[in-house]
Amino acid sequence: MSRPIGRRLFLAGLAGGAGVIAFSVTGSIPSWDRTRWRLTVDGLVDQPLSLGIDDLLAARQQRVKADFHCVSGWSVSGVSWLGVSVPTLLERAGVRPAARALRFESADGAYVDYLDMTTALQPDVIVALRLADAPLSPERGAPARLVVPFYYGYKGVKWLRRITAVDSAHTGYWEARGYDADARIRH
Ligand SMILES: Nc1nc2c(c(=O)[nH]1)N[C@H]1C(S)=C(S)[C@@H](COP(=O)(O)O)O[C@H]1N2
Ligand SMILES: [Mo]
Repeated sequence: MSRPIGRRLFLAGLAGGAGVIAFSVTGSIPSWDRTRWRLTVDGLVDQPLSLGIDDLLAARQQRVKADFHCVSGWSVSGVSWLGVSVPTLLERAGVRPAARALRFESADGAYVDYLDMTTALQPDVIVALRLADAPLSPERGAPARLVVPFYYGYKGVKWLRRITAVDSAHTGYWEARGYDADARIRH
């Protein structure tokens, strides 16, 4: 049974209670500059992309609403995210058939995770730019984070800066530390 934490605190970009931020591996929150920030999509693609925040905001925005669960035992119900679907980005980049997985890299320089291609192509896998209709706060991963609504929170790379199409999925940050590579939420 997971422990609900303050939804208002989560939405307000606060830690949400003692312990929550302690599960983040990032020592400090990466800052970003609106004019210089880029999301890179590269690897096994025909057309590598370098997208600014305005490019992402100009793309079709998809809403994903889901309960948020961390495997360590806290959750937030009914979280509403808005952003660009990963399948849309892959289509724009012309992902090659040889790409069997995606690697997601955080600007924190520490956190990396992977999705196999079948999972990444689900339409509700998004690069979220907004939470509850407001831009992501620094604590929640500004300006962009991965959201995989049917997976535990550790798959949602915050401060996302690079998506690379690769030949196979490798071990992600928490998976290297014992979490299941199949991150499907179990109740
Ligand atoms: N870059 C980065 N992304 C991360 C983490 C992290 O430490 N660094 N923690 C993960 C884990 S374990 C969870 S549960 C969620 C927590 O999201 P929140 O900090 O917005 O509550 O972010 C995930 N994404
Ligand atoms: Mo987590």
